[in-house]
Amino acid sequence: MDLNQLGWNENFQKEFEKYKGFSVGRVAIEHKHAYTIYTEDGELDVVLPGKFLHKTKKASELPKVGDWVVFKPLENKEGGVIETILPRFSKIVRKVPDKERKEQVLAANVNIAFIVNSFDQDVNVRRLERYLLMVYEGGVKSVVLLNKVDLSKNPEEIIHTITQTIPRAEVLAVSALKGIGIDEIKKFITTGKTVVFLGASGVGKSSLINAVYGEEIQATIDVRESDGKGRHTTTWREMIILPNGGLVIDTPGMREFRLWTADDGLQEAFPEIFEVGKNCKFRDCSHTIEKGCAVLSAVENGKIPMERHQSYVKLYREIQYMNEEIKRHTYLLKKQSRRPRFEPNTDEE
Ligand SMILES: Nc1nc2c(ncn2[C@@H]2O[C@H](COP(=O)(O)OP(=O)(O)OP(=O)(O)O)[C@@H](O)[C@H]2O)c(=O)[nH]1
Ligand SMILES: [Mg+2]
Ligand SMILES: [Zn+2]
Repeated sequence: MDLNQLGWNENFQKEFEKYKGFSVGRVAIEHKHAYTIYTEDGELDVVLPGKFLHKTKKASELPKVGDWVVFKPLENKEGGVIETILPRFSKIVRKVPDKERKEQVLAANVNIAFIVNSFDQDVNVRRLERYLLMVYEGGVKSVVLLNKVDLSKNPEEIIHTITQTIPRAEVLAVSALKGIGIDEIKKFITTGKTVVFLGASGVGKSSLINAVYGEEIQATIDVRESDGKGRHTTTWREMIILPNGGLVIDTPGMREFRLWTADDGLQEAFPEIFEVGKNCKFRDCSHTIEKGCAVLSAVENGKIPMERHQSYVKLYREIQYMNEEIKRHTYLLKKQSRRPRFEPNTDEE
């Protein structure tokens, strides 16, 4: 396998040169402290040594799907021991479900995230905004895929609602079943590019990957056969190499999720709020109660939809809250001089 096909580039090369006598590979599947990786010589299973775990302060510093790992091959070449991960150029991070103050890296070194919705489940603009914010914050581009267009009588209406509400959102109506829009999707996944499919269970992420691949490589399940109790078909994240180049990461369905922190992502997810906000009286205006707030005026005279503004405020507050929590927690930890513990990662929600 050619490393460039796996997404290798000059920056990774430069970082890797610091490690003489080591090999490099890209994480395809994460197991408990072991990883299936793709290398120049094919697939390999490598392990995470105790000393790596010991020096790791945060779970997010552990290798994740899409990461480049530097490893020492075993003498028989049938495995290896991870030394480090190379710096990521992007990552998709959310808060760990149900637990406070823990971030979870869903995928690393991703170029594009396909946020998948389907016409047979409600397409929720507010949820989309949340997804987009998470994706932008990690330095990843996004495309919204509305799957199962074969089941919709007026797809234009929903597309219109989305593009009217979310400036700059790129939206494609597709169908894995009927092969609609698959060529469009393929255009985004050129050789060496990595894309991740995100979205709720049953929207058709794996079906779309199969359609793009041209073969049934990922299991899918008939929604009518599933028990409707949130059973997931895909239960682990996996990076797949497409026959004609390009890498796709399939993920298990996500339920409602919380954001981790956000900074630049907020500006990208709500560009019009930031644009109008330049005219607010106060530079650090929160656009909620301030006098002379240009955003509030724009909401009043209908230039910015009220729901859009509410959504911005809600997400902004959520992030502020998380930032405060992290600060408080870090302070407490320092005070008790106790190291944060982390548990093995699972995808169960
Ligand atoms: N009508 C129609 N059904 C589709 C389409 N794409 C997928 N499906 C069906 O939707 C169901 C769920 O598809 P999956 O691909 O397993 O969904 P998923 O998003 O991977 O779900 P998880 O792995 O649980 O997260 C299957 O029964 C598919 O056959 C489509 O374009 N049209
Ligand atoms: Mg799936
Ligand atoms: Zn303001």
